[in-house]
Amino acid sequence: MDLDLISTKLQAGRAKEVKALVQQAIDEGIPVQDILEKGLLSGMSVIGEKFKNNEVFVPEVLVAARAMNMGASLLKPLLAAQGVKASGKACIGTVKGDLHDIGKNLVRMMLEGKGLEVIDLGTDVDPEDFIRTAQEENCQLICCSALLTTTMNVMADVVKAAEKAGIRDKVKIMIGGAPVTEAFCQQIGADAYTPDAASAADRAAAFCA
Ligand code: B1M
Repeated sequence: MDLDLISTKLQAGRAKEVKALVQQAIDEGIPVQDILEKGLLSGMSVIGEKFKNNEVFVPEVLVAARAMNMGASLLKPLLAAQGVKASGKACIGTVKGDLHDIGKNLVRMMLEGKGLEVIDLGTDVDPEDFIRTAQEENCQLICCSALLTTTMNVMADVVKAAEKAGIRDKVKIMIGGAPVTEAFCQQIGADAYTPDAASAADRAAAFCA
């Protein structure tokens, strides 16, 4: 099967067709990573570029996002079946002011795929909520996602809140999202920046080893 078809249908927001095509690709034995990257993520990246250039607008992006999430939901159990296992607990969320959740959901799936227990706080998460959850649930990891340059600074507030709560030496703070960089990670004193969901899961597993 041509994975471009998944990408094209995703761009058109055809969620049901995307789901059916992802299932077909799985049934044909196409590697999960290829379905994710060459099908779903490639479609989302075209939409991202068109959104930037004002060729598509919020409604089109939302239906594409729904198609992405529906397709990715089929991959979740397969990702979970792969690779080395780790044990540990993480809380994850998109930071306050930010509603983008596709990347965060992928990171969650990949962490679960490594065997980690993940508490998903959703989007628009206040720094205090990350800290409270980490304390109450004994999380080793706090994972923050941000897609907006205006919200990435909330990650610095999460680091400061962890220090203030006296748990900074007990949790690793991992950050990521399109505008985030290694330099920013060092600047705010977080523990790890990773550029994609797969490397986030590898790093999380290493922290919990
Ligand atoms: Co928004 N949006 N959006 N948007 N949106 C961006 C981010 C933008 C770059 C588009 C653009 O103009 N070029 C731009 C931000 C510009 C900036 O800040 N410099 C933007 C804007 C401006 C906005 C609004 C302000 C638009 C408006 O209303 N005028 C608004 C803000 C709403 C808010 O959050 N308060 C808005 C709204 C939306 C939608 C609701 C329509 C929708 C979100 C739907 C949803 O998430 N449920 C949306 C989308 C979909 C996008 C784009 C097109 C795609 C994002 C995405 O899902 N990518 C995006 C353009 C782009 O990124 N090219 C854009 C696919 C996803 C898999 O990638 O999330 O980057 P990503 O995750 C990656 C890595 O970053 C990494 O792993 C993933 C891949 O493996 N990763 C981590 C992510 N989190 C990680 C955490 C880690 C480690 C790795 O460790 C913990």
